Amino acid sequence: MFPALYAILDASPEFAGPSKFSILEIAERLAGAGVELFQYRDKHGSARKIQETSEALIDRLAAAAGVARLIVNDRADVAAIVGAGGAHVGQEDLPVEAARKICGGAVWVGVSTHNLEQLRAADATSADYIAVGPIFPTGTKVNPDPVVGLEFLRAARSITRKPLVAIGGITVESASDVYRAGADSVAVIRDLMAAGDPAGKAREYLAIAKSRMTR
Ligand code: TZP
Ligand code: MG
Repeated sequence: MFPALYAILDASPEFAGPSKFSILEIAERLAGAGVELFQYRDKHGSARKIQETSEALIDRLAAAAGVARLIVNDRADVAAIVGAGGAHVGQEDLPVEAARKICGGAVWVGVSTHNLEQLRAADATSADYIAVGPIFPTGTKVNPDPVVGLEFLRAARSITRKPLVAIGGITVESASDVYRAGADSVAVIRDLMAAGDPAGKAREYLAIAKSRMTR
């Protein structure tokens, strides 16, 4: 089953909460809490920094849990070179099939979509999952696309059988509505990274995801 919680580790130190954990510490705590899917997102770092941090995250996650998968945002080349579990591309990054050529078949390629045209196009690719958003307003992304809302998620669910990852402004308070609208997974930056207790927050999400399965 596709992991129900997708923890995005943003390199910007502003997202670390009052406790100011490093992203390596946050990754370790989240993996210890049972999070299986991570993304490293660094919008300003050099290729070298993204490479080095991704390698460090892969090592830390392997030591903490052994099962966690790290997806590298934007950079399929770096994902391939560090042996990451996947690459995530947006509408202005390499197209899915180009990322696939770089990464190969065993590595996940995920793609962001913001409207139905993009969603249909993504559905016709070899993408392993499709991200949709922003579902709610978010202050985390610079120049976010327009908010698409839960309506878009429902429409997306009726179009694709690929795993759907919802992103943008999601919190533990809204997560069950997001799952109910058709998301296989919720991708979260601020609500996890800025939490005083990221592991405790992750366990709350995982409990919500689990209760959705038994209803
Ligand atoms: N793409 C769409 S919204 C978003 C990204 C990367 C930011 C999500 O961050 P948060 O803090 O979970 O709203
Ligand atoms: Mg991108």
